Formats: sequence, C-alpha cells, structure tokens
Amino acid sequence: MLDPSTTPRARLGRARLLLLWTRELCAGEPVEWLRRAVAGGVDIVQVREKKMTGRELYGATREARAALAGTSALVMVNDRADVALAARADGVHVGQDDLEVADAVALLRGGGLLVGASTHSLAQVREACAAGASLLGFGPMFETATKPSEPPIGPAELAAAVGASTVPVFAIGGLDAARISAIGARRAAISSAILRAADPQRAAREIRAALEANGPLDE
Ligand code: 3NM
Repeated sequence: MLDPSTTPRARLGRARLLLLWTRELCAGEPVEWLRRAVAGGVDIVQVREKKMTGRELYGATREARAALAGTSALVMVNDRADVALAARADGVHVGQDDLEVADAVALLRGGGLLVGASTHSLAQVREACAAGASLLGFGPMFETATKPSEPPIGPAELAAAVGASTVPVFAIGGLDAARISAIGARRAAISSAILRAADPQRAAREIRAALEANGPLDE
C-alpha cells in the first residue's frame, strides 16, 4: 500500500490500479466491496454513478472517503467537478462529453486536485496531456457491458498511447488479470472484474499482481 501522508500527485505516480466504483455492479454490500477491493491493492477509486443526482453523488463520495479514511487510496468523482470539490475528493474524471479537461484543470488545479480524462485515440491522448490532465484512461481495450456504447479500440495502440502521454495511462475496458497479462498493461482501470467478484479483495490482488508482473512504472 502507498503512504497516505504523500500528496495525491506523488501517490498517483506510483498507482497501478484504479477501481470504477458503481454500487449496482457490486456482488455484495457496496461499501464492503469497496473496502475489500482497496485492501486487495486498489490505489485510486473513481466514484462512477451515472444515474445519481448531484446530491446523491456527493453522499456516495463522502461515504467512499469515510470508508477509506486511514488508507492511502485516492478518491475521484466521475464527471462532476463541483461534487469533487464539495465532497473534498482528490479529483475529477471527465469523459469526452463532459467538462473540457482545460476547464476542469482551471477549476481544480489551484486546490491541488487531480483531473483524469477518458481517451479513445492517440490524438485524444495528446490533447488531454496538452490541456493539463493528470492521468488518462485509454480504451476500451475489449468490448464491455459496462460501457457498451464505446467501440473497442483493442490493445494494439496501448504502448503508443503510453509513449505519447506525459502522464500515467490506465488501460480500461473488459480487463481482468488474464487479459492484463496478455496485453502487457502496467496500469489498469477496472469495474466489473472486481465489483462482480465473490471475493473483491482477491480479485484486486490478482489483478495487481498481473500489472506488476508486466514491469516497473516510469513515473
Ligand atoms: N470507460 P469494465 S471502458 C467506464 O474506454 C469505461 O473509456 C471506458 O468497466 C473507456 O472493467 C469502461 O467493467 C468500462 O469493463 C470499464
């Protein structure tokens, strides 16, 4: 586990595993599944709740922060910079249809918060880095029921995306430990392979081991 006393940026540099936490995907009680996943080696939690109101999302984010107090896990909020600020999260994650990266950076950087961005092409990787993103998701690597609307780009471009990026890149989309080994990813963002598992701690531990076996981090 990472040292909780270091800054979000320093913790991000060493982060391997990002969990997208969506309550309805959890095979058990959602906060327990979150805690067990972090105990298994998740470094960053992105609260991803597309159907919640702002107030509900605020509540879910506070709940995640409270559940993970005393751990080194970072908590980020999907889509909503205002909720990230209000709930004292470590950052926001924006997709290509959300607030622009540069605007999220302008809103949040002063407070030292992180801005993550979803990217689906090398051009988007370069754009997001130029706009000041702190971390990127790159995918989908494979078809996934969690985001069926996004056509898979496949793993072939992952190495190029990591090379083109100035910030940490997390492979995303349909990943589990076996696929991570197959595609050589050193960082990954995962939802169902952890949340739907009967033992989320073990699932996270196995995924983390697969990421580490693929080699050291540059940052
Ligand atoms: N974004 P799972 S793929 C939320 O490519 C999301 O930007 C993607 O969930 C992207 O691990 C994806 O269950 C789904 O496939 C990730």
